[in-house]
Amino acid sequence: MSPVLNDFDRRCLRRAIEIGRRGWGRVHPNPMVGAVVARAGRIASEGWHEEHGGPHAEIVALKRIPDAAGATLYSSLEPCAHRGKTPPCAAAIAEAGIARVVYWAAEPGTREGGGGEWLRGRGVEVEGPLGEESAWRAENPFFFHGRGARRPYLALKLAMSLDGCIAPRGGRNVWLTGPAARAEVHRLRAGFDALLVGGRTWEADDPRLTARGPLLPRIPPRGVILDRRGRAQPELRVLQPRDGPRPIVATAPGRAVALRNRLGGRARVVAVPEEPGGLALAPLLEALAALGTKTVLCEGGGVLGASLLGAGLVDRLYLFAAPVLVGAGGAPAFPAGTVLGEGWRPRLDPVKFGRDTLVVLDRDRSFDSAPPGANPEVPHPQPA
Ligand code: AOF
Ligand code: ZN
Repeated sequence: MSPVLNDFDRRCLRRAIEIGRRGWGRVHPNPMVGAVVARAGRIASEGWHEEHGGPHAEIVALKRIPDAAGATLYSSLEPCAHRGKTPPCAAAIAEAGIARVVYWAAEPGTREGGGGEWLRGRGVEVEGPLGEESAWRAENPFFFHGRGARRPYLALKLAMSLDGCIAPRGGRNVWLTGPAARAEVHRLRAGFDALLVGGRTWEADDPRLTARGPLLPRIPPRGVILDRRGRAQPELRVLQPRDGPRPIVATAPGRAVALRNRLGGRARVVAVPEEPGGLALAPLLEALAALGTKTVLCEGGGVLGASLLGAGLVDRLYLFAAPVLVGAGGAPAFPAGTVLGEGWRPRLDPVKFGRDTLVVLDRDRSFDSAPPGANPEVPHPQPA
């Protein structure tokens, strides 16, 4: 963080980042953004981008006070300089008479960017961008992942015991984590375009793959199941009528026609080439991207997770650890031989949900090209 910021500035910027997170599930593929207006060492108003297509954070915060002249505006993202679905924030900030703008992440959009410079040109004191690009990316991974990327952003969620298992012997349906952790999973689900599980998981659990918490997703996530052998039946819970885009069943090319005939309009059947271990995962993800899926949350099981990790396709890990031991014969979260790759960094501090703990790890892709063993001391990214 730049030395020009005092403690109050840092507190306001951190607050902007925190309230921006309230947009989860409602603003994507837009970024989550928060803004705070302060004067004389006191916060006068705050706002966040609440809805995709709705007013930006800065505008919300400015509208909440009668007079912002001479105040400082803190934003978690550089104020936009473009007229999109709403007029440019930079112009509204200048018009309101804001004297100083402090922002965290640089706006990467070619049309949207340049708000900081534009404001400087109008005599506003501007401080930003601040902090590390890797921290901005981790805060809004979907937004920074890349527009037009060939593959969706992929997160893998695993709920496991302290001895590293996702289920005890013969007990696939046993819940290891408690209700608070499961509620958090539903909140997380609401922010993703698609929820993916492998063959063993849907055959054992028959999951619905929907977001069923208090947070109603703007677009319900699409269920995606892998079915290499073409065994899915129309009665599966994920294939029952639901809001949002049709579920996807990915299968081997030789099974696609029969599966389409069996499932009818209940699912979109996608043929994916096979590899020795199962369906080829990179082509699967490219097929999902071609169908408009920008973000995927894979919820296992361990075998699919290990394949995705081994192929270097996982961008984020959500690891829920339950304070239980499963003992011999459990299904491992990371089956023997799982290749994790280097560059996993903890995101923020672990968070408790009831008795369970969530640890989020982000993959720093610069390690993909680093020479073996080049693992410098890992910094712990905290926002602001
Ligand atoms: C800001 N403040 O709160 C947000 C910004 O579709 P639109 O017109 O709403 O514009 C979305 C783009 O604006 C989005 O892709 C990103 O570049 C920027 N988002 N900018 O100044 C905000 N949400
Ligand atoms: Zn804006």
